[in-house]
Amino acid sequence: MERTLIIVKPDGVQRGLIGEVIARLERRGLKVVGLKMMQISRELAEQHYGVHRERPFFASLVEYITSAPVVVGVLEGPKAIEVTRATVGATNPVDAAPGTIRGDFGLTIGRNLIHASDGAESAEHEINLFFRPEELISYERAVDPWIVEE
Ligand code: IDP
Repeated sequence: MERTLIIVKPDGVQRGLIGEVIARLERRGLKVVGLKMMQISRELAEQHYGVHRERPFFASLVEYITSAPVVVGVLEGPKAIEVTRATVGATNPVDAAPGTIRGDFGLTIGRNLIHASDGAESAEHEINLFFRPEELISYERAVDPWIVEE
């Protein structure tokens, strides 16, 4: 089992797409094991997007992600990182396939609705940045054997 971090970004929240975005990932079979609304501080944003510090869009990215509330979640499932990225679609909505979240709801790279961890290392780092261990809940769902074969 793998865990990954998602953020419904400020545009997703403002546009009333929290439910739509999470529903698509839930319908995929992924299990929500942590979920909360928050406003990301500048400090947390700079930590989260630290790898992009030298990029020309860094300042506007931090501005965007801190501009309004977000919904942060942790999803669990087999290959959760890869499956979530595939459901989210390409970084630039222009390139995102129809049927993906960004391909169905986005138009520009600066308003691409959702963040999802891009690898095992970043997933672990990001989950620890946004959640305390006691905020994550391990539980069984009756439907699990109908989603993941034993
Ligand atoms: P990802 O979100 O698909 O993992 P990254 O390359 O890690 O993509 O970039 C992080 C975020 O930075 C993107 O989701 C997007 O919001 C923003 N971003 C990336 N490239 C650009 C750009 O060229 N212009 C403006 N924003 C960008």
